[in-house]
Amino acid sequence: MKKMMLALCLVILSALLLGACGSKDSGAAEGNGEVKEFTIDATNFDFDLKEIKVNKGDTVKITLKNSEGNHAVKIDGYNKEVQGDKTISFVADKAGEFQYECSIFCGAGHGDMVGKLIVE
Ligand SMILES: [Cu+2]
Repeated sequence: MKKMMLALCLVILSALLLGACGSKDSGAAEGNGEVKEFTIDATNFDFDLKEIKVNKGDTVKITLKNSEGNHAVKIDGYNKEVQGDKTISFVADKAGEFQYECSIFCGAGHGDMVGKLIVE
């Protein structure tokens, strides 16, 4: 009877350990590819980086720097946005071409502030 209890405890313990590892993997922390870092310098009315190219599975880190004016970068199809002088990080888990644009109305040239994220 004691042996059975011990076996049961081991089963429960390993299930807990596996559960803990599993929940860590499901977070958006790291992809299975490389970490690719980019800095987008925003001015009135331009992004200095108009194309970001990564491989599927890469972790993409985008830092937005507002050198002039107040802008944001919003990536269509990824539901990701960075406003002000901040960094966002996400896993590029979808292949394709995704436009990014300024999502803060900043003035006359607002519509020109676009770029493209390419995930291969
Ligand atoms: Cu804008």
